[in-house]
Amino acid sequence: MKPLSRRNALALGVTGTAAVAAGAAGLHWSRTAGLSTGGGAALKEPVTLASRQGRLAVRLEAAPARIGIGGRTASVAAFNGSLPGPTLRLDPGDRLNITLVNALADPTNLHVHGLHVSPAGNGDNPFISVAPGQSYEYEFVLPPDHPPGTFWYHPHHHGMAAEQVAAGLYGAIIVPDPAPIPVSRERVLIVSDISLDGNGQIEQVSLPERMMGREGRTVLVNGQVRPALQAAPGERERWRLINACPARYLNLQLEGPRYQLLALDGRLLSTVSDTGQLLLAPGNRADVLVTPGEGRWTLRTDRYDRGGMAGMMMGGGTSAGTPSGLLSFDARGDPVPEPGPVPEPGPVPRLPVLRDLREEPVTGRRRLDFSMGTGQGMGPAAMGFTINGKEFDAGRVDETVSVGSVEEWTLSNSSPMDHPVHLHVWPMQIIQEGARDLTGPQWQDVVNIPANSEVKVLVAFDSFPGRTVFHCHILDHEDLGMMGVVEAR
Ligand SMILES: [Cu+2]
Repeated sequence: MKPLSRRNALALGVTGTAAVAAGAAGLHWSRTAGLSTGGGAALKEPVTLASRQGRLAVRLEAAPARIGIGGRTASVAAFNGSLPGPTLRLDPGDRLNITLVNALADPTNLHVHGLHVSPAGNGDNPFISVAPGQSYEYEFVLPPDHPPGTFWYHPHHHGMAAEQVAAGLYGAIIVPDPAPIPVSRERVLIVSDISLDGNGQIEQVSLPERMMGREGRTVLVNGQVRPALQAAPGERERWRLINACPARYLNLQLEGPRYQLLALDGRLLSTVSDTGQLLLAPGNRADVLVTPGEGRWTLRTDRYDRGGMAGMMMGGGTSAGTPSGLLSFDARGDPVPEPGPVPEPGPVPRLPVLRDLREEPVTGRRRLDFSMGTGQGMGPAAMGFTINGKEFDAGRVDETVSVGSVEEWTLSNSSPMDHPVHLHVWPMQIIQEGARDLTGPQWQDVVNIPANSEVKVLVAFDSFPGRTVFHCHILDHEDLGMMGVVEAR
């Protein structure tokens, strides 16, 4: 199928856009005989487990599960039989205890992505391995000044991460704003992708697909195919979007309602601005205020060219994703649940001033080069995914930093594919990146490094001594070795 350019898609207008989305889904359905057309069911949200009096204790069982997807039963993996897993709601200063039960056939573990918590001991420690049939007691303590935001949890076992996340193991973590922005409703929207065969089994992934980063053919929102959202015209909603796809970039086309970007990766932005397009790399989150007029729209993800391996291996290849409809949004008539006038959303309150590390002394500079190389011309199997020429080794410390220091890291990408770089525990302030306007402080915990380019970030290694990792969040790349160890002392 010839890729449809953005220009062509736009030329087709609103009706055409809907047809494009339907067409992409049609392609999938025809390849998986027996599937109903799916879509259209009301959006479901996972159950929310909220802390009380500073504590939340949760048992999460990672297990094979049979889940209805697109009108048929799929064999996946899920936390507590729910895809996504339960949403965890925590306040700054809270203590979160998770009993992780491994009912999978492979070892697993748990990462609380984006939380600023200790990586030591039974905290957010990516070196933990929980064997099949075993369980593990995690404890995460949020500092009293933990920023509010949208975070998520997922397995992070080296060698298993892509497969286990692709199978359905992920869930949201929310730290609410101290002064919530008035909205009619808040929705958690976790986007994932999956490829199912005719029997509802997850398809095997080939080595070349892993090297590209696997992209499932069917894009899901909260485990559903194109769920339907309803609102009254003029209502303001807050969407907490999470890209839980192992490799797919979400190139969201925000057309129709008014979309205002409020936060990225769990950090409120210094100013709220209207936006028509949003790129979320794997692992990224965005909080968006959505205010529809009257109408019906499909939220779409469009193609995004994240490069490929052309010239590096036989067959080359690129992965630009497929245009896909994520959900339908209906704001027609008078679907207000309660009678009475629709509340006026009003202006967004003033947001807190963000820390700007450009005003603080930098005590160290380092350069991390993310690369893909064929070793000794041995063919695809010898392709190495490295950082500074080294594949991941859990027993080696690659970077040692001082607790309390501020460092400037140059993240360079000498490969022909984008790599979204994630540093655990400490968020990154982007200070230099292509054409982006960086006048205000921009904080993210997954920073995309486009092919053959570099991005500079500042990191404040606050609070927590211990060992943790930085890696490519195309989870197949991480599993193939593109991960390093940082120790804060
Ligand atoms: Cu990568």
